[in-house]
Amino acid sequence: MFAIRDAVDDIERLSWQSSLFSEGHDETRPPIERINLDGDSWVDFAPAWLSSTDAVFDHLLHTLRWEQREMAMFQKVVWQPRLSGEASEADVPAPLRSALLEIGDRYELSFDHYFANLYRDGQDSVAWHADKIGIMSQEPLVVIISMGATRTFCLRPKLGGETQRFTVTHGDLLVMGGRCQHDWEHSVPKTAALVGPRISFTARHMKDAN
Ligand SMILES: O=C(O)CCC(=O)C(=O)O
Repeated sequence: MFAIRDAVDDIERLSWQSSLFSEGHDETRPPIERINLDGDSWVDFAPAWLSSTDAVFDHLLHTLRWEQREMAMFQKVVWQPRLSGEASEADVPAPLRSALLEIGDRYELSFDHYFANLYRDGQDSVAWHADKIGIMSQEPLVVIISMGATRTFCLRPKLGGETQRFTVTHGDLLVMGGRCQHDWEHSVPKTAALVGPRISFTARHMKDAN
């Protein structure tokens, strides 16, 4: 059984200043570009897609119930090197809610699962993995909105091959689709750069996945 630690007190120790970041787009959303990873898997990416990103970051940072979870690694149990927070519909601030509605319309999907990850600094990370939603659905969509520090989001084919790297920063939208969760793995590696906190807010459709 893995332990879960309440990490709300960690938030006070983070060095986050909203004025360090730009606010994303003004009125119209930037275009979303499709990057085909192979014939079956793709990533849709748009920089600065979210509006009021500072306010959304601040809201999530101070209102979500952040936790740190244990995980198994090389036969040992260790703390995950990041915090996570489940989010309900009510936890999603208005600019993010309207962004998610637009994304849902675009992909003809309604989201029923929200989850946020908080990388406190460059030493926080997530190792190579594919989302388990891939077991339930042929072509699951995983929506990630990045806020805060700039980090690298990596994707590599499960059967070996070149790693694709995306620089993700404040307000960026990245959607993994097609057979991404079946055929590819993703990660956010540690960085030696002195970076502040980053939140990745993820949205998925889990119910009735077939
Ligand atoms: O933080 C990110 O951008 C990646 C999140 C992720 O891989 C996950 O939660 O499964």
